[in-house]
Amino acid sequence: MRIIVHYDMDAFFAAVEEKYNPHFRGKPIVVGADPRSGKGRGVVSTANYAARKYGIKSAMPISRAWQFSEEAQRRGEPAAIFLTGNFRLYAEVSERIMKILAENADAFEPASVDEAYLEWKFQNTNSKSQTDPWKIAEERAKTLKKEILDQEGLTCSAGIGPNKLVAKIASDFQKPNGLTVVRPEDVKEFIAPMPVRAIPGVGPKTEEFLRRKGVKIIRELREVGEGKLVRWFGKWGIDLVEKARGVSDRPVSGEWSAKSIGVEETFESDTLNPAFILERADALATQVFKRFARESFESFRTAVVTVRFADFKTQTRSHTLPQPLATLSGLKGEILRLFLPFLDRRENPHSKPIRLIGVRVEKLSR
Ligand code: TTP
Ligand code: MG
Repeated sequence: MRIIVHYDMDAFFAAVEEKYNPHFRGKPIVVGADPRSGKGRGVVSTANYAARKYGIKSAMPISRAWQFSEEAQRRGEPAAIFLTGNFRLYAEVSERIMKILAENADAFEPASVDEAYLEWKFQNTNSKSQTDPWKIAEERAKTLKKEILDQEGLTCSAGIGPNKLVAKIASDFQKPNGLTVVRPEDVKEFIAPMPVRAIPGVGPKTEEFLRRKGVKIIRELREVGEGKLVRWFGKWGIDLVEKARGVSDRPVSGEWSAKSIGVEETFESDTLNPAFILERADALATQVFKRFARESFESFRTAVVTVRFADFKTQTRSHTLPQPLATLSGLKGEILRLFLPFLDRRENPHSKPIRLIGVRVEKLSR
């Protein structure tokens, strides 16, 4: 059997800011557009929980967030700290967290900068026995939450369920720093009182459409019946019926597409010597493959090459295979095929010498 866990970091961008700027700690923080004293355009990316108490939340106009902060000050509370965001830092922290999670999963799929699905495989056992897999999953999920807290100083919320749909809804159920386990027998009851919006794929338009039909929560959606839903939504109606029952068989893809492994090399002097360039390309492919194997990846699906010409114009070419590749010779073949056009008129009509080349693999699986 498989158990799915969904992890979602708490107030991610704002939490990272608090972590890396100790003097911000405990204060209301808003990451988003520049508020320009209330005249700013653009929106809030996220707010920490202290700022959410003022009514500030994601996607709200930044000018509105500024007003909320002004109101708080009039009540004698601290002003919110407005930050425009250090996205490189968020990406680095995200990458490290994803690594912790991926190393502890049988299959792993990042879903955004701060959320990911893990799949844990278990032997089929009697759930009454000591080795109840749902208990084991709960303990493991706690341990991983602690590891993220110890290593990165950040809290997250996790949801455990029989599929991605339920795990995702569960991770949102207790926030921040929550852990919610929904066993298969509890799924229907757990999701029944949730707003239809809790179903991934149900956006504001569908929500509004359903509201007009008198359907606000998942129980009511279930009662509508398949016939009507198909009339309203076409094929997607069938999907909705399944989702309203908490049924979903979307796999955890096992492809860590956010992660790539690559190396680059700048030549001592610009060159268009094919034998030399292909020899270096071969060597870079070997280096990439070594790192790929060391990080215990098993296959990749995309090969990428980069070429920077003497005039600094830089081009990349990539090829995504229908089937994953797992061998160094396979990678070398792909890299050769991608580089060759740069050595003749196809990609290099003016015979410009080359200054740098790079090799990268993406869509990695463990
Ligand atoms: P979320 O996980 O939706 O939000 P969050 O982590 O800030 O808060 P929560 O505790 O409720 O999970 O999004 C993750 C990050 O993505 C968030 O920190 C900032 C960014 N983001 C935006 O830039 N714009 C948005 O509208 C949303 C929702 C998120
Ligand atoms: Mg989050």
